[in-house]
Amino acid sequence: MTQRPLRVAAIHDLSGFGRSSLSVILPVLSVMGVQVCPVPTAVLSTHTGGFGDPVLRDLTDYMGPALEHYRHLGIQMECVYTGYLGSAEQTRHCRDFFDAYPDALIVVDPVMGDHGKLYRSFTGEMVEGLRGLVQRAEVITPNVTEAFLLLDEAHTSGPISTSAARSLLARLGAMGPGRVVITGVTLATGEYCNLCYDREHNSYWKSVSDYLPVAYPGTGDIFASVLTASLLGGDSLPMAMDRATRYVELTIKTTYSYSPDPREGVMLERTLEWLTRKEAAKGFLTL
Ligand code: PXL
Repeated sequence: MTQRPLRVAAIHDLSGFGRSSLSVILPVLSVMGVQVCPVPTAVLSTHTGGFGDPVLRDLTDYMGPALEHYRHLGIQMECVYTGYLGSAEQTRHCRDFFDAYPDALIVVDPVMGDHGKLYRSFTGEMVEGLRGLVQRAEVITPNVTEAFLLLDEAHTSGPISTSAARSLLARLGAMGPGRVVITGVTLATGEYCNLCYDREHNSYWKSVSDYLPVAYPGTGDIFASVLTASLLGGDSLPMAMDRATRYVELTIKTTYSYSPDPREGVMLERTLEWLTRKEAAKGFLTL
């Protein structure tokens, strides 16, 4: 019997320049053998990280009719994966997608900030809307800034202890998701890593990364996309986290070696082939 590839409804914006959101999510999921059905939340000329005011077309009024069309056609989705959203109203449309596909794996990347700050144009109402999505998700992938915003706690800058990291993961899990991943954490040991928690098995894991003194937009989107495709492919949570960590590390290092303008994002064109490798990821450690 031939089996069709698993399908993901990917609810994110499409930024034309700067390699973020759907521009990187589409190639990553496709090369990993997952069929992507993009549901663009907005079209922007660039991402919002340093190119001035992008040209923006909001697509809130597209989301509901697009879902209706898929329902009418009887199109099944095995995963609904949400990311950068433009308004609280868009979070309600995401919930409609979750309701329409009750058996789908729900992955919420609660994109709203980084480096201790909310992104431009993100409001308290949006944070509240994203908390609502997190409650419905099975898997969430906040960075450290987003983890504290979701918990409505003051952001602790600087390294955190292993016990504080475990507590952060568990408290996010208590909001609803069974599998929590936090990216970009510096532990008190000095290790720069991604962390995860599997509530069902009460297990905590870390994947340690080399640290480079540069930040590129879109790496969170790439990380969450590799993680999602790995989970859909049958990897355990720490294996999926490790595959995503290794790929982002490789791609950042590759990019850094060319010294490009960081605003242009990472050169995934040079590394996508790595994602076709099937070896099991095994660099994770217990936290
Ligand atoms: O990668 C997150 C992201 C997605 N979409 C847009 C962004 C950003 C981060 O800056 O600006 C439009």
